[in-house]
Amino acid sequence: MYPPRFDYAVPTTLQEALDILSRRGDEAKVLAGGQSLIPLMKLRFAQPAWLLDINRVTELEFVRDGPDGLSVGALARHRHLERSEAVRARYPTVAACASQVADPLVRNLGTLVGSLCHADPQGDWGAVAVAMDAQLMIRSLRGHRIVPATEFFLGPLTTVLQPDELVTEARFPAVPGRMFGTYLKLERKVGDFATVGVAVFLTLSDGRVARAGIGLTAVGPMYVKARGAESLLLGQALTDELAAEVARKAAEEADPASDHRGSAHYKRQVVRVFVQRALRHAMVIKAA
Ligand SMILES: Cc1cc2nc3c(=O)[nH]c(=O)nc-3n(C[C@H](O)[C@H](O)[C@@H](O)COP(=O)(O)OP(=O)(O)OC[C@H]3O[C@@H](n4cnc5c(N)ncnc54)[C@H](O)[C@@H]3O)c2cc1C
Repeated sequence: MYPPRFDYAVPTTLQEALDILSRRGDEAKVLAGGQSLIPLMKLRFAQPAWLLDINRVTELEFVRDGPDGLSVGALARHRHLERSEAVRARYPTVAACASQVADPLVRNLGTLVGSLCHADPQGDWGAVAVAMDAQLMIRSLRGHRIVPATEFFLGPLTTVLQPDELVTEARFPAVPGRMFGTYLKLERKVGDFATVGVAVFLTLSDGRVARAGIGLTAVGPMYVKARGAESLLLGQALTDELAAEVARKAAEEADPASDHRGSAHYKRQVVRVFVQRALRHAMVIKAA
């Protein structure tokens, strides 16, 4: 089905984009990769009068790895994150997620920021963002604000974004030491949304866990940050026994619903197995 008629603006600078949003925000939608928005429009679930295509705002097209952390611009495609040597070396959870979003066609166009703004509870990036305490940089003509990922999502397909606001980047804060972690995803077939997804990251200091984050996809009304499981890890040496205990706790914190992808009981078991597997993976990498 074709989407309904809409007007179309193609700014080339951020200032121009914000200016258009300040005037048209109530009736406009930002278009990044279009991998979620266009299907919604074709199904008539979204009918914006205006599309604000940001694809020529090249200043938003960046992935920067610096002392403050990893900054992912609003036009950085999943593919860029999947391919980046720096991301693979320093942010393994981000790289692992990037390679598992959808399929190569979608990854060439879709963006991490667009995925977070879309706020689909089955989207893979939300779990990574809450696990790693990412922050969203938000701009409008009124100024800017920084919102932690844990406060950005209000519910399915709903965020704190106001109509005149644009997310310019997602920032994954730097943590001291080497980061271990991964994103594990169970999908029914390649390219499917997650039946369950698990994002884990941690850093070690003197052999003990100094920082830890666990985020879960598709096992709750929104992304789950398994805070209880995270706290079990802090200050502890990583052992098989601890991994099993943390995994049990994370499964308790999940709140899955039974649907066509599996029963709630099954999904909880997958969370347990995946968290344990991700922690073991970290132990193996550390030992290597
Ligand atoms: C076949 C298929 C399979 C898919 N499988 C998966 C999957 O396995 N896992 C997964 O996580 N996702 C999946 N997706 C969804 C999609 O890949 C993601 O949601 C993501 O790529 C969307 O990013 P985008 O840049 O295309 O966003 P768009 O579709 O352009 O925008 C999405 C929403 O975010 C808003 N938006 C975008 N950028 C900004 C910004 N900078 N500031 C403010 N608002 C903004 C838009 O207005 C819109 O409401 C799939 C999609 C398709 C078509």
